[in-house]
Amino acid sequence: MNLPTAPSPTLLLPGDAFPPTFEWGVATSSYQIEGAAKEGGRTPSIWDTFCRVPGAVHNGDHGDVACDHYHRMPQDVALIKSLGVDSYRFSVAWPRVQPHGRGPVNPEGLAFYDRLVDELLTNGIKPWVTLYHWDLPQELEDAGGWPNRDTAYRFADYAMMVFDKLQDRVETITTLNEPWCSAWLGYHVGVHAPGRKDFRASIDAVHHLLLGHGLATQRMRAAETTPHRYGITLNMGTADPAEDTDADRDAARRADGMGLRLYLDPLRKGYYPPDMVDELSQQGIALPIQDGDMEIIAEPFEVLGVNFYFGQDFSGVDEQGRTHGDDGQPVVRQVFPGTARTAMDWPITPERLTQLLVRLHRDYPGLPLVITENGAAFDDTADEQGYVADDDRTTYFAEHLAAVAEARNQGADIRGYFAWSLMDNFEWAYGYDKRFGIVHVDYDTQKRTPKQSAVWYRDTIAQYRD
Ligand code: IFM
Repeated sequence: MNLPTAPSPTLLLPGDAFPPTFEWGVATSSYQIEGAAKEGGRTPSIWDTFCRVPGAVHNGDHGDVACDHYHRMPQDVALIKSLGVDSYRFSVAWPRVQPHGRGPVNPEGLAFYDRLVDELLTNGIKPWVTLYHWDLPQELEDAGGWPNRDTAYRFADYAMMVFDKLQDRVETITTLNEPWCSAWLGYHVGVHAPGRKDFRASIDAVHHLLLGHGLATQRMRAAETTPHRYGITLNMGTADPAEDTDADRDAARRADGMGLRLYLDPLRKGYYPPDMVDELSQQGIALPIQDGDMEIIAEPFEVLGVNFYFGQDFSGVDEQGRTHGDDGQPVVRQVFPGTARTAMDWPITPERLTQLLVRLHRDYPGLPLVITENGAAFDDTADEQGYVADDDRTTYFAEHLAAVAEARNQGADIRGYFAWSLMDNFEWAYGYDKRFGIVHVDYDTQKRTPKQSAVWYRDTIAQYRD
């Protein structure tokens, strides 16, 4: 596909902001783009089920067809190539590769990813595999889901099916995408599949997600025939006190503890943050740790994927002026910085990305970072050809890339950046209403049209080539 040659906005970054070795990419995930939900032996995931719950997903949308990527993969790879990126981050659908979440591999399902990897390599694009981007086989949820310890072992078995097939051609393999979303949104808040509202279960899920990551990483490394880059992707923001008060500082500490340290401390330090363990125990909750688990979870890995969308402030006082809620727990109230917002109503806070990256470098040293997702939904207006002149999204990318460059200046070891997302897709509980793509998708015709931000991204990447 030839992209338009119309001039992009002059939001060019300094010519030396990124070295030629910097890895540029675009990202997607299986359930958000593939469609073909009932083809090739795929069985339902928790998202297929959740989408059928009345009121769970905007407009009753679901991923049955999505972007029909399963049938349009070669054209989509050509589209990726036209952007001039180095790498493509995609996820593998567990219920396609191992229907029902147990038992033998499904050769037809695995063959799709085998073809995708070959197509990418033929086009000079490096595949970056995510093993789990939220599409848990429904039968495993029926057996207890992530709060059930057995799911961690099932995940490691499934990981090996993918690894055995692809390890000869894929260098970078990350286990989980955003385990916070799986645990917190899926099992505590209930706005993501499977839609449970059980805080205790969500804490069990945290531990078993991390255990699954460690088990899978250990088994893949033990079976590798050449060295790979293993990792995990976390969604992270910043948590600052809304005001300089003890209550707000404490609320920010709690938010940071539940959102970031509860994951990164065990992964990198081998223990859960003591202040969080204390707080949980005051609620009568203990992480379900068994002998040897923490060593497995702390299995070394080579890259941390950072998904960043916005930073937040926190207050320890609610709107009624109370410091404790009805449940007796201290208030942790999210306060958005007073900046412009995206169509998700998320604040636009590029300077917080610098803050996060520098903090990760300081608090978790020796860990190369790659931005595996960053991007924004806006209310796009497409012209008759499907073209979107998305100044807002283009500016978002330019400001966030400048923030990445600034973090590099300050010493953070950042090796790459992936735009979220390659194309408009199924945005979970928001259905197809929110568009994150740098490529517009007409869902009636499945026509893909690069937006202005895609042209800008291509030109920006080209600026840093040798
Ligand atoms: O679309 C999601 C993606 O699946 C995970 N990270 C955040 C994106 C935007 O909400």
